[in-house]
Amino acid sequence: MVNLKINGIDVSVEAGTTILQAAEKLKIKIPVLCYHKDLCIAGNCRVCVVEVVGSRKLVAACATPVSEGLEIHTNSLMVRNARKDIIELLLSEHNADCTKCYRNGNCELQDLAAEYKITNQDFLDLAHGAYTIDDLSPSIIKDDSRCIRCQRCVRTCSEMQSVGALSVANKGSEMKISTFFDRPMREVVCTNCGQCVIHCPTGALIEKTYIERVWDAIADPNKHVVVQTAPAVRIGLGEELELDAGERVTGKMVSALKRLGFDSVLDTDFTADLTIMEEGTELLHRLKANLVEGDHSEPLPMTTSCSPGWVKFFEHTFPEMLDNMSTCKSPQQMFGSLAKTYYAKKIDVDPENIVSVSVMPCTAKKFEADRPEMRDSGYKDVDYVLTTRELAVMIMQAGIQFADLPDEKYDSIMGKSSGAAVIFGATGGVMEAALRTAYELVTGREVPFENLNIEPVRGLDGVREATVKIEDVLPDWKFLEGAELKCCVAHGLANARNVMEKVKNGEVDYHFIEIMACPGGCLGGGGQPIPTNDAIRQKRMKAIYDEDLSLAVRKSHENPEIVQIYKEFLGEPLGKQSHKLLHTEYFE
Ligand code: HC0
Repeated sequence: MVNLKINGIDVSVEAGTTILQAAEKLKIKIPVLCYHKDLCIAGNCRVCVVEVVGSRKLVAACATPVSEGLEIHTNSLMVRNARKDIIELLLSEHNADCTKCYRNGNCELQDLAAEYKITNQDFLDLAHGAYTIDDLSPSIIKDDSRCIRCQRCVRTCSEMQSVGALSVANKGSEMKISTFFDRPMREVVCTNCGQCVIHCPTGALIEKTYIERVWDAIADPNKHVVVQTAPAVRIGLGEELELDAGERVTGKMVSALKRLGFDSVLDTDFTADLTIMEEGTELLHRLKANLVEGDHSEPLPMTTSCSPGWVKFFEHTFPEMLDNMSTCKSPQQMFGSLAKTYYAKKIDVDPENIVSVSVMPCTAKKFEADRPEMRDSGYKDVDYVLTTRELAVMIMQAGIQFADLPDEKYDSIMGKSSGAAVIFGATGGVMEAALRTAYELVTGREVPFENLNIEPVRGLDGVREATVKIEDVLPDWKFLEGAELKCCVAHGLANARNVMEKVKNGEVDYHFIEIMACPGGCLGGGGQPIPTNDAIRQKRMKAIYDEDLSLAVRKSHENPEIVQIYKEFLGEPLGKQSHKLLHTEYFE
């Protein structure tokens, strides 16, 4: 252990601990900007400077490891003056037109300026107004005038996601965050995952917002506006509306959506259940083709396809393996195509007059909805995608006191779902949901209640594996008797890349792989409340599993509306109608 003093208080910490971490142990707050717990240390903003007593030296607390006998002041006159100068310098290069910034009210630089009462401008104003604003992507806006060059986005994109769409260009005062040849984000390898947005301390990277268009649709008396809500929104939305992280707000969210004026308030979880039916059947079909018939045209392992950041990453990075990806559309897009066919017919509304809105914890869903192939209903299947944050804005704009709302229920049909669907929002959830259903389909026996929680696929470890021994199968599935189904779960695109490299090199022999682009799965998506970090991801994850436990139906195939839609409209999983509306293809 290393012993030191911070502000005169003794503390012992492990060797290698930084001054920032040691101060945290004492509950002493040191401000940070370039530092983020998810990322490696950069130490470039210097906001976290502290004084080394006796040396009159300032060091960056985030980047300096402790040493025996060290004495630190985090709040001396020298520290306060230096910190104030640093914040003023950052502001001198920053477009500080805060009232016009989307992050107004949730900006780390604004908070620091307020805390340090930066009211004068002592440094030359270098914010020259000639910055680029790239708003061509359907998901993300990059506004260089608000960038403080902390490089959190660059580290996020390269380390956490191994995408590398953002990099540092130029030097000195010309230094900026750029892309390959400074091309717009939509023309480079950006996956639209929005993790850069979640990690940006200011308004330099934000989601493209569709709030006004949704308000317009709601106000149009000729339109029937249908809204679907993703699994992870119900455990994140409360954070944007002054509730604690990990509060389950499903009923309040439904209530708010009804008060906002949506005509039908429905659930993406319904099509998450449908995904299990389609994807589970596809997996069984692939197993039979590959293991029994020697047909490898639809190879194993099959990967999930519901996370659009992952799909785009896969298309760019492993184009030779596209046949490994399930052909299932994501639940969002399945919902969209059904909203303008099955649902339109059910409620007797011309699909032309249906506006389909989704609320997602994800920025890539905006990109996904815009993909040209997502029009199988004959219309744009999903018209507008809002993030969890955008929905919170609408709720605040409408003056709704969210915490006081009563719980209300989703409308029917396409509003019922199972616990298996809600766990889609956590990494490992699709795998767990699929295994719950596959077991029953193949054996004809109910999963014992105590085995419904499939622990090996849960948690925040980057890559997790599980092997399921298949025994006592029904006659139709004889080819699976005694087989071991090898499953893998990965989240975050750096982990995804590692897993797929191993598959490509023949180092692993999985049958089924679940991949979600964002750390933690959708609960940590790029459209979720800011901040998002591991402590918050854990709370949201617990809330997801609690929600599953609270539901009477916990397996997708037992959702009565799923039984109904196959009976009335789809026929059978992988049938003709399913192929037309629920499946897709991928492009290099
Ligand atoms: Fe997800 Fe989804 S679980 S990708 O993470 O599969 O965004 O929450 O909506 O579509 O259902 C996100 C979350 C979804 C989809 C579902 C899947």
